[in-house]
Amino acid sequence: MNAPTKEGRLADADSRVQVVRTACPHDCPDTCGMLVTVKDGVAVKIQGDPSMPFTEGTLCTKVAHYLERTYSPDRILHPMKRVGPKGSGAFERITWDEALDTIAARLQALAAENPESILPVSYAGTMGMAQYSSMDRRFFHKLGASLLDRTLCSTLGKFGLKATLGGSVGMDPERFDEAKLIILWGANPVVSNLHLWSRVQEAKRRGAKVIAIDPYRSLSAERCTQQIALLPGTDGALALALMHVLIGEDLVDHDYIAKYTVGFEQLAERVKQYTPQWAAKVCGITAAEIATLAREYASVKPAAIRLNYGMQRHAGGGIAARNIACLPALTGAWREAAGGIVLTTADFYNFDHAALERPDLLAGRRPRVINQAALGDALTAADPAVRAIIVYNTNSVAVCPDSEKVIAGFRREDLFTVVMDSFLTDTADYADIVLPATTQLEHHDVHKSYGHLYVLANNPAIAPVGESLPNSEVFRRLAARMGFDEPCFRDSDEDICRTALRSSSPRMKGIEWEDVKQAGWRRLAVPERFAPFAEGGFPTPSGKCEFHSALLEQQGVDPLPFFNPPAESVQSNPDLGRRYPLAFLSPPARNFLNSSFANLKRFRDLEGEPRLELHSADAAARGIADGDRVRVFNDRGSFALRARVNDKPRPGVVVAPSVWWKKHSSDGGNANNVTSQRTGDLGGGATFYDCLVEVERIEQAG
Ligand SMILES: Nc1nc2c(c(=O)[nH]1)N[C@H]1C(S)=C(S)[C@@H](COP(=O)(O)OP(=O)(O)OC[C@H]3O[C@@H](n4cnc5c(=O)[nH]c(N)nc54)[C@H](O)[C@@H]3O)O[C@H]1N2
Ligand SMILES: Nc1nc2c(c(=O)[nH]1)N[C@H]1C(S)=C(S)[C@@H](COP(=O)(O)OP(=O)(O)OC[C@H]3O[C@@H](n4cnc5c(=O)[nH]c(N)nc54)[C@H](O)[C@@H]3O)O[C@H]1N2
Ligand SMILES: [Mo]
Repeated sequence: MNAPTKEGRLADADSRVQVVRTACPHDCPDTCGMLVTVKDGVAVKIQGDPSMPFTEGTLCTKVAHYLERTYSPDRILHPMKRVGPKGSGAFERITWDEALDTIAARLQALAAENPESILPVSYAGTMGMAQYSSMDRRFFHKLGASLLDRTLCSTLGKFGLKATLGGSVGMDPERFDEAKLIILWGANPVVSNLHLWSRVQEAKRRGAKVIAIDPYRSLSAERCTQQIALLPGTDGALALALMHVLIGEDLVDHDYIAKYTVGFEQLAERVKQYTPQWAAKVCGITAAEIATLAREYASVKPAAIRLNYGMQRHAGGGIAARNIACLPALTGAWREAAGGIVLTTADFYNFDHAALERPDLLAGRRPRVINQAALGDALTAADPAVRAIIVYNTNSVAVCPDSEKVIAGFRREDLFTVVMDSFLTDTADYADIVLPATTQLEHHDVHKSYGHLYVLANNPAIAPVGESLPNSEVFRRLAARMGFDEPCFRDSDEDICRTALRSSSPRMKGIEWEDVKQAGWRRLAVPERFAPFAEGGFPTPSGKCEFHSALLEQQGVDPLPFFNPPAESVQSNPDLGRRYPLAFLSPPARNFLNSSFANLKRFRDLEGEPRLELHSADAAARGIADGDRVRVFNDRGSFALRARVNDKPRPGVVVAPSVWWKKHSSDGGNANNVTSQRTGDLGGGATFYDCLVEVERIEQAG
């Protein structure tokens, strides 16, 4: 390999071969740097960028096979229109002109009546700024369409952290290798955060103790020193009792507390009631486990907490994350680079989102906001009705909760539906118009990460496959057809990348597109041994860690930590619990990325088939044996899968690794047939894991 040339390409001695610097686009904290080898215009190899410090040259098994995704025979190659009933997946080829003319005419007619009848439906199929949130947002802002509140994943935790720490900030994940105590709190990094896991393993080799707090013996939990298998949705109670012990036994860092926190006296008073005995009952664990954990957390340094989104997908998930985020300030764990807590690092980047998304194009209009966690209700019951949806970067029919409602919406004959994707997903089957989308190898983009501190560039490695186009280009062409003449609608993808990085923040100093695209990645302008809050400086209103939260007080929420129970648990809702006594979790399957990759045979073969993992006590009580086919059900719906009696979930909990495509399941269902649209306590976030079910055998193994 020779020196990089323009465009982040490395020319090989064989000039027909080039190595292109790219970035993994997926919704995963690792946001890897990748090198794609291209020969005669065809991508022939993909590998982790060995120079990128967080990626360290390795990719997960999914993205290591990304070329199979890009060159899959199942790619959508050209625009299509529906020729059968909605949901049948019957389409016929049309030209781009016909597709875009049809869409523009329909949107124009609807907008003339009421632009709020139009709704963008997108999530994080790709996380680059050009294809995720720029030209699309400009287009819908100019149109005055309804706004989508994208709450499917991280909202509760994000708002919980904001209350305590002031934003989506935390310790540098790269430093986990130096920690002596690591708590994986509702986190399964072997599956969902592989490059953090390699650092956890390194810490373990150096003698660190690693504790998983998880109701399920996940692939990560089974490799930990210890697992604390609490009941789902009770983490907030555990954190309160830990604070009770830390303060009660005077295991706290008084100097750190005095200088860099607010509300300690009130917190001390508040947590007196939350004894380990109380929490033991709520969490279904022992008081001794709680007291021991508190003492270890206070005495072993550096102590790092990897909080992840699994624990916050519950009705009380926001306050739970807030409670947990109080811990490192109590013990002064923030003083060290390998101490503290991290859920997300997203707010360390100061990309210019206003310039990317141009909310000013709303020109004073204040369209209604639709919560994505309740998309089913929005499509079936919103008033005024949603009459057109443009779906991109998401597979709503598979991933949104309460599928029956979601599908009832998508099935509406009077709902004009456009789906942009690379594959005919469960959602695309309901489209009136399907548009072929490029994959990451076929477009430009710029990326931040929520799990490290680097900016990454994505250079196109190959020409678009078939007639596919980047999302940005589709919105550019639609804008031109609709007469949107602001210059921002003519920005190229590289203009967008440049705009993203334009920032006056000191952390973005020296980070420029031309340089990043050539190098592939650049670290934010923070020290190598970054201890962000060693001397306070939290982005809260007070500049301190807020045990007493001014923000929550303003919102009329209890400003001190408290316990917010799950909406659906045997304890919190005994009536429902009598009918549906099992807590249902549907966390990420190792070989899928949400529902991405679940259409490719390689990954389905690795996962086997949709399975429900049970504890033997719960299985025996229902006459279920390993390998039986079972039905999971509640008042919202049901779906069928194979029982795996393996004692990995704690008793009372069942686990269905997800997200399978419905059309690949024996009965056309998946986990979201039973999950609820109920939103949690902060910011309206989704509560996928706050879900009671019953399970019955439908067919014996054999
Ligand atoms: N391979 C793979 N990687 C992924 C993804 C994927 O689908 N596949 N998805 C990506 C995305 S979008 C995200 S958001 C992240 C998610 O990353 P994680 O947050 O790590 O993923 P989850 O599996 O949702 O949650 C982790 C663990 O939380 C546990 N859990 C569930 N409820 C509770 C609870 O109430 N308390 C506690 N303490 N634990 C609980 C689950 O049993 C699970 O083992 O992963 C990303 N990475
Ligand atoms: N039961 C259950 N449901 C869940 C979860 C769970 O744990 N359990 N997890 C939730 C979480 S954490 C999340 S983040 C959401 C994820 O939900 P989604 O964001 O919908 O993620 P995916 O299912 O991966 O679907 C992304 C789609 O975008 C497409 N795509 C990728 N890149 C592009 C592009 O450049 N252009 C276009 N047009 N399309 C593109 C992909 O092909 C894919 O079909 O699901 C949520 N749903
Ligand atoms: Mo997510």
